[in-house]
Amino acid sequence: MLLTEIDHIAIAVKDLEAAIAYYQKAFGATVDHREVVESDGVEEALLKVAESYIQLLTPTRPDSPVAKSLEKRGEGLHHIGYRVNNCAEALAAMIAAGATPLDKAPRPGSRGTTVAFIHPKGSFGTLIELVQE
Ligand code: CMX
Ligand code: CO
Repeated sequence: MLLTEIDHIAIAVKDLEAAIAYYQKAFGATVDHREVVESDGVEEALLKVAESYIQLLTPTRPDSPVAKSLEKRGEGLHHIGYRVNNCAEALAAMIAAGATPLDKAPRPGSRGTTVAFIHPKGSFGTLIELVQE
C-alpha cells in the first residue's frame, strides 16, 4: 500500500478570509499554515485535523487552475491530496495503473512538499495530488 495518510482535502473558495472564519466559528479550527504558491496561482490556508489538513484554496490570478474551477464548477471540493513516502514511485505506479498524469515528474508543492497531480478524467472524476512530505 503506497498511501500513508490522507494529506489534505482541498476546497476551492472565492473568499479565503470568509472560509477560514467559517471553519473557525463552526469547529474552532485554526490556521496551521498559510502560503501563496505562485507556480499554481493559489493562496492556501491549511487547517490541521489530526495528521491531515483541510486546504482552503483561492486563486491569485485569472489563469490559475482554481480560478477556472470556480468559474466552471463553482465553490467546493477541488482535489484530494494523498500522502506517500515517495512521490516519484507513487506517480510511476499510478501511470502503470492507467492514470493520466498532469505532472511528468514530481515538483515542489506548498510547505516544502514534493507533489504530482493526476487528471480527474482517468481517476473516476477525482483530481488527485500525490504529496511527499
Ligand atoms: N475535479 C474533478 N473534475 C474536474 C476538476 C476537478 N477539480 N477540474 C476539472 N474537472 C473535469 C471537468 O469537469 C471536465 O470534465 P468534462 O470534460 O466531463 O466536462 C474535465 O475535467 C476537463 O476540465 P477542463 O475544464 O477542461 O480542465 P481545466 O482546464 O479546468 O483543468 C485540471 C483541469 C485538473 C487539468 C487543472 O485544474 C489542473 O491542471 N490541476 C492541477 C494543478 C492544480 O489544481 N493546482 C492548484 C492546487 C495547488 C495545491 O493544491 O497546492
Ligand atoms: Co493540494
